Amino acid sequence: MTITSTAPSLIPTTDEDPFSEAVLADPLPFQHRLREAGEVVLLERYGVYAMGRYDTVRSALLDWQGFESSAGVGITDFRAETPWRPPSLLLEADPPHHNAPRSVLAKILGPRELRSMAPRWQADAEALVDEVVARGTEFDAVESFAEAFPLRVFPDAVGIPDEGREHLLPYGDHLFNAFGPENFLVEHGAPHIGEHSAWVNEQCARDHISSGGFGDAIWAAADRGDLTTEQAPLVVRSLLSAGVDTTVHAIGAVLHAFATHPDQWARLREDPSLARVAFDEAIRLEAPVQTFFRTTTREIELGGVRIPERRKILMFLGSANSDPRHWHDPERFDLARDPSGHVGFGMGIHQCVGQHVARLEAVSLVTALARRVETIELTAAPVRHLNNTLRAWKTMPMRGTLA
Ligand code: HEM
Ligand code: OVM
Repeated sequence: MTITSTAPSLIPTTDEDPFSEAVLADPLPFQHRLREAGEVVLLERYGVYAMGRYDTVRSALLDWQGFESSAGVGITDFRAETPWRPPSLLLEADPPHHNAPRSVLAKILGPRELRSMAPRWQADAEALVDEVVARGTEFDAVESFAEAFPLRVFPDAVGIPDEGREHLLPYGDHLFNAFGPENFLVEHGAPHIGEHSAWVNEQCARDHISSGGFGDAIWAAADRGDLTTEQAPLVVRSLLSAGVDTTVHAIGAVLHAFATHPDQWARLREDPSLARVAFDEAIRLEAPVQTFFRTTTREIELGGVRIPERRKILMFLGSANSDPRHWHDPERFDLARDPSGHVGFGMGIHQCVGQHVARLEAVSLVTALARRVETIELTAAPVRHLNNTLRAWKTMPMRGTLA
């Protein structure tokens, strides 16, 4: 990174592109340079600001009055350009509009409501592990577990039909690419997004949704008047947007961490109650959602630098989660660590409302695996899947030995 000081604001500036193929494939060296450069750095190429230190990112996420979401949490400024889809009523909204959709979803996806889901998901996880190991003890952990498990349980939990579920992953993949600039990844997804998007939007209608699931509960909230009839389908869309690719890549992250830390896998097998901390430690370490933007609502001074009003600023969640100013030996996957306070689910009023769902999925799967499989190891180098927002694996060839 060439750090140049531009008078009079003396803001550290870089011409590096965080959305280039090289940085997306291996973001840690860039994130280190970003944190070292200063509290706030200007990304010259895009004319946007960036922050990568733990304290700075955390404080900015908590300051929703100063750093708003309703101008979009991608690089596009919704006040200047039309967004590619109608904005999310949660992610891309500020109080007071954010309040009602948020409290509706927080209740539906809360730990109390999810308790009824747990026995079924645990049984589904055990069935999947049995199926996979019955086919052989060598498998691609991405296809066999990270993709297969969320796709088996989550769309059922929302209450959408079986037909067409293959649209979910590519829809999410493009959505998360579209938070970044219009680079090679966005160009690659753009030709197909119309069909994926049309299918997803259709599933949000009341008559596509079966009774008893999250989707039904959202429509029931509309019946009670907690949401309007116009809001309900968009809130369902949030589940289908945010709830699939994220958990796929989170499960990929936790399996990769264990496959490369056999001592930690042995520990988990001795004490399966560590599955929960393992999940949060993997989210801290890998941050499946790497970045989100905010927009300044007024001039903000940070670390001796003035950011003008109405500027986009990129928050590096993954970088904050591995900032040595806050974490001891941050790049180590360590079940003895307390990972709480990580920003892998964000922080403040937008903090992931689906995190209990994600945690229950991952804990169910990891617990089932630990019961049947004594050791897991990579049989070849895993291959990254590139996305402008997500940190992901395309393939992860693995071998397990049965317990
Ligand atoms: C918000 C990450 C799983 C639904 C967020 C945010 C992050 C995040 C970082 C904050 C966005 C911001 O501050 O602008 C993740 C990760 C997941 C995951 C890493 C998997 C491990 C899920 C699941 C669902 C979900 C399973 C749905 C069931 C949402 C929604 C929001 C959100 C609707 C917006 C909340 C709001 O703006 O109030 N997520 N998420 N997420 N997440 Fe998740
Ligand atoms: C939404 C949404 C979409 C993508 C991500 C997200 C991580 C939320 O449509 O509300 O949170």
